[in-house]
Amino acid sequence: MSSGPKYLRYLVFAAVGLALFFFISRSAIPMPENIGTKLNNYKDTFTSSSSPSTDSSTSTSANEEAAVINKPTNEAPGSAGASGDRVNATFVTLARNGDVWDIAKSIRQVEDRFNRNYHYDWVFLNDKEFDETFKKVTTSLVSGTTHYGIIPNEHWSYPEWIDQDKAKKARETMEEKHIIYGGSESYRHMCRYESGFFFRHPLMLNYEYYWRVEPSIELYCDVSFDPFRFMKENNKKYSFVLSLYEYYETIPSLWDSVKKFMGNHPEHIAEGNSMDFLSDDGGKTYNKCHFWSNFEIGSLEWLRSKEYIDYFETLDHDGGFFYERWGDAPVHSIAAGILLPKEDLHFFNEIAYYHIPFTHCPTSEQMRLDLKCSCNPGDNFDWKGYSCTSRFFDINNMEKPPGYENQS
Ligand SMILES: Nc1nc2c(ncn2[C@@H]2O[C@H](COP(=O)(O)OP(=O)(O)OP(=O)(O)O)[C@@H](O)[C@H]2O)c(=O)[nH]1
Ligand SMILES: [Mg+2]
Repeated sequence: MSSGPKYLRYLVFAAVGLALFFFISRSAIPMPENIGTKLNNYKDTFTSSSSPSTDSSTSTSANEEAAVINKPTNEAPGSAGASGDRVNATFVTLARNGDVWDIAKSIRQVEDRFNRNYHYDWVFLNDKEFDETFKKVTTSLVSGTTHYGIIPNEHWSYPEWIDQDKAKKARETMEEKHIIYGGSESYRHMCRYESGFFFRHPLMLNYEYYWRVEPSIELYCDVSFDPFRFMKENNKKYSFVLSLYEYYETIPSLWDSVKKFMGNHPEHIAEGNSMDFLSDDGGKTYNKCHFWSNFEIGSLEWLRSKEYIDYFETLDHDGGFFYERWGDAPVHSIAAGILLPKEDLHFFNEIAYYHIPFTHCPTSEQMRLDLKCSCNPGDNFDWKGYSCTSRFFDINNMEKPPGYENQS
């Protein structure tokens, strides 16, 4: 009879022992946060409104594409922040079907380093319909909801005021001069689309912020915070990780067009702007500095503002997207430099990034260790002679990180 309480004691010991064992093994083995929920029928409990499944209902099907383009919807995209943790934001990628494996690599990097903990949406845009492989592969990799959109023809063709023979001759001349992408017609449509239209695509209309991702990029460090939230909370409108000088032959008359815009719209020019980043003589000439736009986190509402649209339309009517080969990088950068006050621009030092051929790798060793970075600091482009990042630090009175001189 006295064995009753004894057995009870053994039972309690066993239960405590088992609980301890589970606790220790769980904390010792690094488990992906959402593995349990992934196993649980792909249901996501980290955030309530996004469903990372391969079910076609989470992505816009080919048949729905046309409908989405003609009829902006108020539901899916904007609901991303319903959990309260997220900002109303999306990743965005312009790509061809043939880019699928290169964009797959980029998505995997972004997911592993950041988005697996946030499940932000991803919008894919294309001038042709996305094929099933592209949609299947990308939907399986993105932890948020994917959307696929076709670009309306009027955003990927010649406006009526463009002389197409003159444009063709310009391409031939640039090709003879071996100017990179100088002979390409599609590259010009791409640059014009990124400059003036992607943020007006119906799939983008319900979002406030975007993060642009290109094929074959690398993210070398953990992104241990939410950059979208940072942008919103700090009222930032445009951000970058790499900057450099533009190839002059692609933009000989761009600054003339910008000056025309500034003359016609003095009301749009921000006080306390970053003109000194763009010009060494108070605005007379362009020094060719620009933020590298294959990485961008920015405000869609700013790009949709009257200021930006008036700016884009002035440039577009001058024809340099076709008669020269204006890139969206200088076009966005000049806009950010003259239409926004300095404080609205941001350099994301913590986001280590590569797009062929340049690398941004944080100068600080402590930061690289804390963020589990895999980049070689010797590859960091920030302080090299062809980068404009030093100039950005100077005009904003920012202190350069210790050791930067050794990386120049
Ligand atoms: N749908 C579509 N996307 C395009 C086209 N041309 C380029 N893109 C996309 O537009 C973005 C920029 O094009 P890239 O070819 O990467 O241009 P780049 O970064 O200047 O040059 P690279 O050094 O080749 O990367 C990428 O996301 C491409 O996938 C096109 O004709 N159609
Ligand atoms: Mg690229």
